Amino acid sequence: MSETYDFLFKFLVIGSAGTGKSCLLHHFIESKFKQDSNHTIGVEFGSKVVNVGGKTVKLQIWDTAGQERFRSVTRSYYRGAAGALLVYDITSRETYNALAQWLTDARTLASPNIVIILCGNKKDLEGEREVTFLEASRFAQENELMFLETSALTGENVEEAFLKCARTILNKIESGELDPERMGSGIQYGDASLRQLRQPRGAPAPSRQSCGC
Ligand SMILES: Nc1nc2c(ncn2[C@@H]2O[C@H](COP(=O)(O)OP(=O)(O)OP(=O)(O)O)[C@@H](O)[C@H]2O)c(=O)[nH]1
Ligand SMILES: [Mg+2]
Repeated sequence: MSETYDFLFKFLVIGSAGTGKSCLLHHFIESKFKQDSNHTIGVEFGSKVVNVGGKTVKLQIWDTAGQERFRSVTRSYYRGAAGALLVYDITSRETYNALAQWLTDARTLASPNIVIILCGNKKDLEGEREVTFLEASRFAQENELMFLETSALTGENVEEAFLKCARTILNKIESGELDPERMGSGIQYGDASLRQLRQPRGAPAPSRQSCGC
């Protein structure tokens, strides 16, 4: 069966090793916790079609390895990503301290316009918390990131994180701030008729028919 969607967005999941990136992606796609998750070797891939603000969006998601030894491989997947989940572990200050570097990589290697949501994962481990909600939300504000605390174990805020990022991208397309036709935007139209989205009210909608050329 062929899938239909209005847009396709390329997403990345980045952050230090062991923060729960693969478990977040697994929960988003399978709606359950991934038992016995091993370190990702290079990159893994997942995709899901979601409904955002009345539009059908296919998210094409690259789950990258956090381990340093894979850095040169994972960096080659950054190019042209429209959105990213930047993940740290609320029980590990070390993973929080590494955020600035991940952010620099994302903005230089993917795109300066990449829409990033910061995810403080393992929210269920409150007793082992090393990073407060407040300090992470300040970091997010200072760096123009959205922010949520998530749990890939309970599923709390997992879907919200992906949807919030997708919704922001869609809003930016609608306002003209993001141009899906720019090379490397990480966005593709699933249906050419949606180009009318960005057309002024009253302008004729592009024809759905193929010209056959
Ligand atoms: N309690 C709890 N444990 C989690 C959560 N998310 C992941 N874990 C555990 O954290 C460990 C690492 O999870 P992964 O998803 O493999 O981490 P990763 O970020 O993909 O790691 P790399 O692939 O090496 O970059 C696993 O033992 C998971 O069971 C969570 O939300 N809560
Ligand atoms: Mg992984």
